[in-house]
Amino acid sequence: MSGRRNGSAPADLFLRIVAGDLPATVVHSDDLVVAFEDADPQAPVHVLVVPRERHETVADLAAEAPATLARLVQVAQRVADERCGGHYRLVFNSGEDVGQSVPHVHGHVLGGRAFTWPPG
Ligand code: DGP
Repeated sequence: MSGRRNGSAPADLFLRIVAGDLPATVVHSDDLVVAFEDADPQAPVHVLVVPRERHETVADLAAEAPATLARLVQVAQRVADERCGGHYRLVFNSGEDVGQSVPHVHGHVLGGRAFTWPPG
């Protein structure tokens, strides 16, 4: 399941973080998901919530492991409650054309500043 595709990160990047083989600032860990600080933060709060098992997109996760998707959303809410008053944007980039660089579904929890709409 590893390997680099057109301009994207290795597919196993987040598996290696989840396994503890790559360093990350972990803010939550349970039996289904791990949450850690994004290495390139786009807001004062920018945490990635990642399933322990690799599913490529959020739609794949919904189809293949819906309980894990529910947990991911619960953890996103908890992170936002603790760090930015429960106000946050939860983003799933799905597909390289819209900026998914790691083919292992991850929810971006973004908060701590004002956001514009529509997104760029
Ligand atoms: P996306 O572009 O939606 O696939 O988001 C991937 C995010 O992953 C991006 O915001 C930067 C982050 N990222 C990439 N490599 C690493 C890493 O090695 N460690 C951490 N903590 N974050 C990473």
